[in-house]
Amino acid sequence: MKLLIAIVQDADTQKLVKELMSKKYRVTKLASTGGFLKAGNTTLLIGVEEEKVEEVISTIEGICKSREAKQGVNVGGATVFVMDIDKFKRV
Ligand code: 2BA
Repeated sequence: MKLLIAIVQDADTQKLVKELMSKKYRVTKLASTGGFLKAGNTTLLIGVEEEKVEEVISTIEGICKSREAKQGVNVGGATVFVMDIDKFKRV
């Protein structure tokens, strides 16, 4: 089991969550704030079997766009961390 933590721009969130849900992934959406720009973004928690990690990353890549923020810095597509999960249980 892996946990993907994906920090995405708010503008891409709805489309990405819809696409992940349609592919039967489970997603938790957290409202977050970037430390540098101090602007809202969205952090998605996506728990998947190891063999699905690349498909999820491709889905994120396909939807999340790079954009120039007001301050002139480029933000995104997305920042993705992939973590090993020792145990996953729904009780
Ligand atoms: P922010 O921290 O608000 O950063 C927004 C964008 O500002 C970044 O886009 C990057 O282009 C730029 N930036 C960030 N820190 C910088 C610095 N010290 N000097 C110059 N430019 C800087 P992204 O790299 O696409 O990151 C988008 C958001 O993803 C970040 O929002 C933050 O919320 C998260 N993030 C990115 N890398 C992270 C990391 N290593 N750990 C935790 N969160 C991360």
